[in-house]
Amino acid sequence: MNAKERYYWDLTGYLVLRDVFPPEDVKAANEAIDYLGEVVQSEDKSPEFELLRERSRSSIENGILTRTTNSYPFFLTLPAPHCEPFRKMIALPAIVSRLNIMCGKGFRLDHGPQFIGGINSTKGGTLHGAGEPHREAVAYHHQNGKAYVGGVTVTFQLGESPTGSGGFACVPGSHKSKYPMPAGVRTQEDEMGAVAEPDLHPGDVLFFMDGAQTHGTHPWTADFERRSILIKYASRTATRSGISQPVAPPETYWDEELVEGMTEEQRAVMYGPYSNTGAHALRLDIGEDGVVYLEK
Ligand SMILES: O=C(O)CCC(=O)C(=O)O
Repeated sequence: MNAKERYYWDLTGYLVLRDVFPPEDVKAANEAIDYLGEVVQSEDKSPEFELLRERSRSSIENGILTRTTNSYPFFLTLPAPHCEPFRKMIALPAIVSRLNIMCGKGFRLDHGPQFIGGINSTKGGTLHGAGEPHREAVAYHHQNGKAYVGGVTVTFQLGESPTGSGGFACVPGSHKSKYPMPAGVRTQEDEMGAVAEPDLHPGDVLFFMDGAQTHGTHPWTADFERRSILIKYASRTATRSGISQPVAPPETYWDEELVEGMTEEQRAVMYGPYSNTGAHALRLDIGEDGVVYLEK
């Protein structure tokens, strides 16, 4: 990561690198997405197809694949050669060299790869993130001349996504704003010109501070398809969701016998690590009566 990239990343909370993923790999990833779309819509009830449908939790709009889940890395399990472009993405030199600086050596894939697509009727989503409430697992901070963020999403662009067509949008600089975000910016009823929609082309890679920066999805308005693969990385000790989530309940993370008979407050501290628990879940506090309670 050079000094110019570091400056832009720190200033805005996102960074675009051009032409990182070669055209032949973009083509292979697009073919894999076409394959997934065919599997999801086929009548074939074979166990492999059923498993892929269940794991991918795909959405289809007008016969076109527009979204998959990010909770299981099923793209890495596709039959060869379809898994190969995604396996290539996860530890690409251009990604490793940036993530080592952004979230520190030892970063790991927390959830994804996820496909986010779009046709010209695909709806957008609300903007989210930016430390409201403060979430230590994904927060951005500086110490001893280094910056650090717990969660970074890396988006591989597989189709055209010029500014104005919709897709990824963010509020540059929101990861270090000192004041609460006006409601109209988040809902985009009065976005004050604060929202950016970066210009992205096939082969480009976008990094954004997932959780620290306010970001989201604009409705897709272009006549061509949106095609993005999002990979959600975390620093070594931040655990967000993905496979951590289903294994976190105390009965699974430890075992049933160990937590049997515990109060809900005791059970809360026995959960395994993951941070996407909602704003209050698993958070203990102490009432005026000195009694520990679980925030609702
Ligand atoms: O459409 C996008 O790329 C943004 C996705 C998003 O909001 C997220 O991954 O949290």
